[in-house]
Amino acid sequence: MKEMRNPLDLLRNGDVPKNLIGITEKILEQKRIHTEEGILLFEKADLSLLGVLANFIRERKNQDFVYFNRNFHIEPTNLCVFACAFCSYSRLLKQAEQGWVLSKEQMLDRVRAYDSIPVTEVHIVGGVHPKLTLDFFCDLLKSIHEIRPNLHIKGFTAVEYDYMFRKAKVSVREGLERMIEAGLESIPGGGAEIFDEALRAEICGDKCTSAEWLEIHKTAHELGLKSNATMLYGHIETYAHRIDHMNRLRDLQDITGGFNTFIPLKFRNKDNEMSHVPETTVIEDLRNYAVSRIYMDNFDHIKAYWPMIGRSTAQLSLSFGVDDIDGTIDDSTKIYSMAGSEEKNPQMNTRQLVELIKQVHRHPVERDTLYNIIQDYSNYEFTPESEAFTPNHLN
Ligand code: V47
Ligand code: SF4
Repeated sequence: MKEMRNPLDLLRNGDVPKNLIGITEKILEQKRIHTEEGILLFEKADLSLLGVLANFIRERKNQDFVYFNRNFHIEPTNLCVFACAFCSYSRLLKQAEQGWVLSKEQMLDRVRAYDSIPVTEVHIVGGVHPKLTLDFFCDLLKSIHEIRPNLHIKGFTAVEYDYMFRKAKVSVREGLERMIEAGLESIPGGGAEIFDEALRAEICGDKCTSAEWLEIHKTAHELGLKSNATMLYGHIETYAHRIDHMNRLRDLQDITGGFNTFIPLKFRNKDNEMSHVPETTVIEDLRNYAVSRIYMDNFDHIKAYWPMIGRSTAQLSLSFGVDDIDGTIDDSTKIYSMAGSEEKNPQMNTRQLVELIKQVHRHPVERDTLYNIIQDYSNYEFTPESEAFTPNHLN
C-alpha cells in the first residue's frame, strides 16, 4: 500500500485526463487551487489520481509519520437543547430519563481512573444543557488540573461555548478568557457541520451560525489557543457545499494559523431524523479525504477519526492524504456507536494502534495535542511492562 506512483509519471505517461492536466500541474507545483478547481476534482478525478496527488502532499508535509495520541473522552451529558437532524446521540431535555448528566464528582472519577496510565489528553464534549454553565465548567477544569496538572484539556465545541457564554451574558472573548484561566488548553473541531447557511438551517438550524462558529475559533486563536475543524459530509450537501466549507476554514487559517487539524466526519445514519439518507461509500470517503488534503493547503494535518469510520477505512485513508488517526479513546465516547459506526466499543491500546499503522508501512508516532512528538514507535519493541493498558472503567 505504501508504494505510490510518482505523480510526474502520471503526467508524462499521459495518464491524466485532458481536463485535469492543468490542475494536476498546479498541485504538483504546490500552487493553491480554488473553488472551481476543487469542485472539478470532486466531480471528475478518479480515486487513483486523487490518491497520488494527496499522497504527494501528505509526504511533503508529514513524511511517513502517522500521528496518534493517548486520550479519553468525558461526555458530561447527552441531553441537549438543540435538535440537529443528524444527531443520534442526544436526547431532548424532556426525554431526560433516556439520557445522562454526569455530576462533577463522576467526571473527576473518570479522570482519577487514569491515575497510573500515560494519557496526555482529555477531550470533553457533549450535549448543550442549560444547567451546565460557564461557572460549572470553569470549576470542573480547575478540579481536573488539581488531580492531574499535566493533562491537556481539549474541551467543548463552539456550539457549547456559544450557548454557555450567552447564558452567562459574557462576550466570546471574556468567556474564553475565563475558560483559559480555569485550564482550557485547546478546542475540538465539532459543531462546524456544514457552513452553507441554507443547508445548516435544514440540518441544524437552531444552534450557532457558521459565522458564530468561525468567530469563536478566531477569538480562541487570537488568545493563543489551537483548535481543530470538522466538516460533516455525505448527507444532503453537494460538492460545492464542501468546497465552500473548506474555503471558509482555509481563509481563517490564512489569518490566524490557529488550526491544527482538519477532520472530515462521515455522516452516519442510524437512529436519527436523517436515517433515510444513505451513507457514502468507502470510495467516496477516500475521495473526500484526498480532496481535503489537496485543498486545505494551509492545514498541517488531516485526521481520520477511526471510531467513526472503522479501523480498515482508517488504514486505507492513510494512502489518501491522512496523517493522523486520533487516539486510544478507551471506549469513552458514545457519539459514533450510537450513530451506527462499525466500532461499537471504540478502544485500542497503544500497541494495537501502532500495529494498525505499521501494517500499512507507516511510522507510528505518539504526539501530544499540539503535535509535539512524545515517542516514535517505528522501531519500538513492546514488552509486557511497556504495553499500555486501559482501566476499562466503563465495562
Ligand atoms: O459536531 C454527530 C458529529 C461531532 C453524527 O477535534 C456526527 O479532535 C456523523 O467534533 N454522523 C462531534 N457525525 C465530534 C467531533 C470530534 C470528534 C473527534 C475528534 C475531534 C477533534 C472532534 O460529531 C458533531 C457532529 O459533526 N456527529 N452526529 C452522525 N450521525
Ligand atoms: Fe446537540 Fe451537538 Fe447533537 Fe446537535 S450535534 S443535537 S448540538 S449534541
